[in-house]
Amino acid sequence: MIPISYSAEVSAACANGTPIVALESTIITHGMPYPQNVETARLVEQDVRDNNAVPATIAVINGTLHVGLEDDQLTALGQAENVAKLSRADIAACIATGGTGATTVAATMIGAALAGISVFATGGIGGVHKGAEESFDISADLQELSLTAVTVVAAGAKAILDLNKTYEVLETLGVPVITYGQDVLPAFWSATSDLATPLRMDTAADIAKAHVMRGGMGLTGGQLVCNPIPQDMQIPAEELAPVIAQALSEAEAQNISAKAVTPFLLGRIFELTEGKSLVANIALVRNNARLAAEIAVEIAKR
Ligand code: PSU
Repeated sequence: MIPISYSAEVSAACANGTPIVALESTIITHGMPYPQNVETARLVEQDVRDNNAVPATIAVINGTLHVGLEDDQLTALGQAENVAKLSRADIAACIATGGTGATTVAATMIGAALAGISVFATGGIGGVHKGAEESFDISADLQELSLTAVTVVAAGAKAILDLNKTYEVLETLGVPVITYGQDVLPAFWSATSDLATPLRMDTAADIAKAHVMRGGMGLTGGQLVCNPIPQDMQIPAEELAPVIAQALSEAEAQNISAKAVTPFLLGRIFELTEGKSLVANIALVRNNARLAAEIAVEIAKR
């Protein structure tokens, strides 16, 4: 038996058939500093509600898989130190041993699927790290998208990654990459990149139809929806390039590896941009939550 606990709001939504959007918790514990992390998590949950769906932030607390957090649990998680960062490899061990951990994109997809939730909003997925030809550092998020039938709304893969290789791997894995409303892929803090999108859709209804069709055809895995950050909130790629390069060279000099790489880079980019990257990150997550809610509403109609 899997110890799962639903928040009061999520339980009610399951009973009434209200669309639900999953949200992750690693962005809270490892992606943003306190108190902006908790403030953002609350704003994102409200964005989902304002768009006619119910938010389900997923995390493991004392050996229970929580689908939907009560406000005190969210606040405690946002201030907790040394919380594990869980992915497919370690989520079961964490639950089995009574541990506490935040769920990455991969682990949140697993939790969402267990709870019957089809749509999930995050900031940016993990992917192929620069220098992966040496380090082999490729996020488990990519494989999860090929295994678990959840549509993930993100502002693309994080721009700290090798975006070309990330999208090549997704293509190899058979993951549909759909950009919302434009022909080029977004690049997390930047609305555009120089990469053409494999697929483009302009409505939440089309994205929902594609999700349902994949299920009907028995195709395993989910979809990645790349939703560009609003133009007025973006940081242009040229402005960020030197900052990302500096953060990457510092990570290398300090031998940062494995799960620590992404949190280190996000933290340094926050410092180097004097907080601008965090303002953009908050804007893009909220934008993704709104689109995810629209997609969840459309899936519920079908
Ligand atoms: N989106 C954000 N900030 C984050 C993340 C997503 O805006 O910190 C997290 C997600 O949990 C994602 C993880 O799964 O970063 C990727 O980590 P890694 O590169 O170690 O797989």
